[in-house]
Amino acid sequence: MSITSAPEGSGVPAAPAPTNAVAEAIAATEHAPTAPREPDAEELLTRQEIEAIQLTRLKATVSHAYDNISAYRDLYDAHGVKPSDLQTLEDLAKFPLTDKEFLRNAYPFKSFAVPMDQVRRIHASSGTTGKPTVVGYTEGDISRWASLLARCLRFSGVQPGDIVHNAYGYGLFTGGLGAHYGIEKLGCTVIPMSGGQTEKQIQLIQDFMPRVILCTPTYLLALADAFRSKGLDPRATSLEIGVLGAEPWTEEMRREIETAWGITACDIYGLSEVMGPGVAGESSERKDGSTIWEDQFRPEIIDPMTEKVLPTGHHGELVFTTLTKEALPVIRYRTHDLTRLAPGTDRPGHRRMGRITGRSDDMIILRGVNLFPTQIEEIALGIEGLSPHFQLELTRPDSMDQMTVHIERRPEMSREEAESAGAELGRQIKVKVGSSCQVRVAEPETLARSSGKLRRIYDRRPR
Ligand code: DLL
Repeated sequence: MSITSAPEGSGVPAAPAPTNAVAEAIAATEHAPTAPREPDAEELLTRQEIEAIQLTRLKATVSHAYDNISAYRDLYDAHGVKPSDLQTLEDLAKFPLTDKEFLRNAYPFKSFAVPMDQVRRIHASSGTTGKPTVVGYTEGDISRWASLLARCLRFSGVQPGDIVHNAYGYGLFTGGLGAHYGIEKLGCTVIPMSGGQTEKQIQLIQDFMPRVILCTPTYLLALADAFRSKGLDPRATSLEIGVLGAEPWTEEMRREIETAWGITACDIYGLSEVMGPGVAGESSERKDGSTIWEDQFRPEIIDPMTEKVLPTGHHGELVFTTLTKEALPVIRYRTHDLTRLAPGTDRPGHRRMGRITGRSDDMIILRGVNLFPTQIEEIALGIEGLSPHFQLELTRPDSMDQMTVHIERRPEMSREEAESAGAELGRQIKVKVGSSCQVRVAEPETLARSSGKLRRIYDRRPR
């Protein structure tokens, strides 16, 4: 008996069972599962087929949210739109955007579209300020998430039977458990290592001999340093593949990591509000950017200032609508991630995303010039003698904003060589970014490392 129905014969009318249009739309559109080594049927759909599925699932998602979440109902009523206004994919643009604030206002569980007894798991994104954003999953959500993660891993070259060292953090962060279920679903052996405990990571990588590692790109570099400082060669480990994400990284960083470890490094993208890791994943054969799984998510790129939708290929802010989420449907959710969409390649029905150049809230405005840490990473890694370990410090001496780049020299470079590389970094930042800054070359292993997302910006300007 459902908890919403009254006992039989009690004379009390039964409460209406909550509607779940999304579950019905999934049942009507899903394809039969394939063997673990084979691509999912949905991966191979044409663009036309994808768009047909998107429309069915989108209509269901908008109705599901409107019927079951008062925040959506209030928002849409205030904007004078209703689910029946959605007749084509383009109609989505009529609906208002949502953001972290929208979800925070529903703290903790008011953003859930299903009764609490159907919510099997909670995660929360680490808000740097204020309350965290809480996300919830039904059993079906968890199962589809695991399948998507398995899809990403397979796409990045992981195979059933592989041993996978999972160093994404376990707990409220979606990285650890999200990846964990996908690794198992693909038929691999998971080492649930979580983040931190670098000594232990080194030992287990040597003893358990995983073929695959999952963690943030900056942590994989920190691990390489830790191997070397013990006199061990990271290239000599059993690792062959890294599936890396949760923070912005550049092509230069990919080369750095691949050389340091002798592995293939692929991207994996996602965010808690939309699901967690696995929203998009990268082909190990092409390494041409992450493919967004458009049978499950409808992406848009908007101009962050005007909020207008931009055509495929234009650079702007990534916005997502979930198509199969039951517990926490999100509609036109602003990620603040800046990138562009590109046509599909290996999976032609699904578009790819460019690298995230930065987050709009991570943009540094320095004396009128906009810049992102990824630009500094790209330039620094092109200069011999400088390591990928850097921090950006912002200060305001004499009422003028100033940026200091603290960057470690490579251990094999002398102090003098590194100082001239530092001067070269300052010159190139001036030319390529258009902003002058100070560069301070630090000694190896002196700047902070992180076992998860690395903080690059230290803003010490008075508020
Ligand atoms: O970082 C989920 C995740 C875990 C993705 C493990 C990949 C691997 P959040 O903590 O909610 O979720 O942070 C989401 O991280 O909006 C981006 O700004 C950034 N991000 C995630 N993946 C990438 C990536 C997880 N591959 C936020 N490249 C997102 C660049 C990324 N930025």
